[in-house]
Amino acid sequence: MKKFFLLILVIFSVLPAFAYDGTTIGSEVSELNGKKLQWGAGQFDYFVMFKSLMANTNRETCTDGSAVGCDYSDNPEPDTCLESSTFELTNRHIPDDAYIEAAYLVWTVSVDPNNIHTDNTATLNFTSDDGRINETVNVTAPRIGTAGTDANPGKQDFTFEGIAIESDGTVEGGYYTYRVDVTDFFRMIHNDGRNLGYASDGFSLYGKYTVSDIDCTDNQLYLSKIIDYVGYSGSVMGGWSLITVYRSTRVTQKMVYLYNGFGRFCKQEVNIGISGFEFPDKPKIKMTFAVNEGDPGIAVATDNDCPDGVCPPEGLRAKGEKTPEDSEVFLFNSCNPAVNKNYSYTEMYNGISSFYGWDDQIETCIGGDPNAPNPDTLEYTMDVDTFLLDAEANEFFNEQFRKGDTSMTIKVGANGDCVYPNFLIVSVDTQKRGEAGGECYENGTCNEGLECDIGHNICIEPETDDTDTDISDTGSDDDTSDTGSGNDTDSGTTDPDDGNAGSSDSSHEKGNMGELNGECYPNGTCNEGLACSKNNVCTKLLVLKNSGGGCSLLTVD
Ligand SMILES: [Ca+2]
Ligand SMILES: [Ca+2]
Ligand SMILES: [Ca+2]
Repeated sequence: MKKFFLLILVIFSVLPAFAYDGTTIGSEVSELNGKKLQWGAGQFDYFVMFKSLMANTNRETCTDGSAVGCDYSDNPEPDTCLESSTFELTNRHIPDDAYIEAAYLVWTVSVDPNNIHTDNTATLNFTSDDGRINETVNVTAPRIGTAGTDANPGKQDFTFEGIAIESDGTVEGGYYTYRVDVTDFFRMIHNDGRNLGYASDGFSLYGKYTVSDIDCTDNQLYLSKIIDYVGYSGSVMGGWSLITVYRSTRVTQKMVYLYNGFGRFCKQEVNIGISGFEFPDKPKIKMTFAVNEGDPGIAVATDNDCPDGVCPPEGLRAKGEKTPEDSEVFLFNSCNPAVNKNYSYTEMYNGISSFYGWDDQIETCIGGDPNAPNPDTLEYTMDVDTFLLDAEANEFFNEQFRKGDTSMTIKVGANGDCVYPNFLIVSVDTQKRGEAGGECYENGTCNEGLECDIGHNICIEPETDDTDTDISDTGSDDDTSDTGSGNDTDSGTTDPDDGNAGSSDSSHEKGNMGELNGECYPNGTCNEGLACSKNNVCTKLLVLKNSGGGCSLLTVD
């Protein structure tokens, strides 16, 4: 929440003070049910869908006497809860052979001052582009959390984190976030797609994801307003994210790491240290930082409430493990632009996010134009900003991130406002350029013995003639449409449908990998007649005929 001083009046805040400030992201990877939330090294990537659950209904300019929820110049303010919101996933976001390995629904809202509680349930619906898949799941967090206070910080973990607003020991409101595993929902969607005979697993994912049934408040405590000639910007929260980690033959080999920490940073700079990985030479890092309650356009150089009256610049900086403090690299892009006027900062926590589609090298904005915030397009209270930190392509990143580094730091600058980091996802390419599973060289070649899949810019083992004579064996990824399993004479080492370019189609190449009860291949497939279970073990197939004449292949654990 940020005060605007109108005219020359100096008036103290009349709003309740916080005490407990939540947790800080990192340094360890998140854990859920004893499992570290990291994936790899294989052909993995991640994508985060997200959507606000707040709308801007009152758009009158804030003046003394204007109704709560009024808007400031260049800072449109949300004021109304939405019952649901929808993100539309396309083949721009996720490749058409993607299989979701893990997914988490995250929702973050404000606590209703008139009904202090947290809502641990949400509804998630998916409707595919062609309308043939329609699945709804009631998502329930395994526990009900209570927003933490100074006296009782409560249990803060991946599943729930909350921060109470207190006044003289009485809780008057607050903010909280739930994060719930919804991987089974995606398994259901994938199975639907296989039953429907979709050519590839990714096709089942394209369509509309709608989240609803989350208790939301637009109580005036949180809304923008003018009181006695002092303006207060809004501090309400409402929105959701859907974190997905997928495997695909179209993406380079990576490790993916998820970190959580719902904290409140006001008028300060905070270092977030993360660890749990090891950088290769010239690492290519992708990072997505989710922050709640940003506002466009309210950065200031000075404010009486900032330390010594000087506010730290809004923004995000990154630093390597061994590089000096003052060598940090400022992160910015076209959706989160660097601003130089009387003072310098990055317009980072602005309700406008950057994302990269799976094959993109440049960012795309969600939420509109950061240089002209549009009340119709802002994703209110949501920033889910993605940055590419490519040491191969950018010497600044090369100086920071060195082979063997096992940690790094990002620094959040809150300026004169408050921001609420929620989670951070980091991927690191594990294969060097020219290696199998790595990017091709710029001239379209790879190391000896490999060839460049030009369309996807990935080095693969060369294909040789396949001796598969089964004409029905045309499945794209893991033989989902191979209906001739009993008689399949495929003995080739380069079965074109195994999705792994022939590197692992022999049952003896990698010990027990791919065999019954052995570990699945890195692309999630197994030898003929077997399928990869959700526990990454090759199991027997159970073939279910359906009335449409197709069949569904389920794994039996
Ligand atoms: Ca408004
Ligand atoms: Ca609910
Ligand atoms: Ca942003």
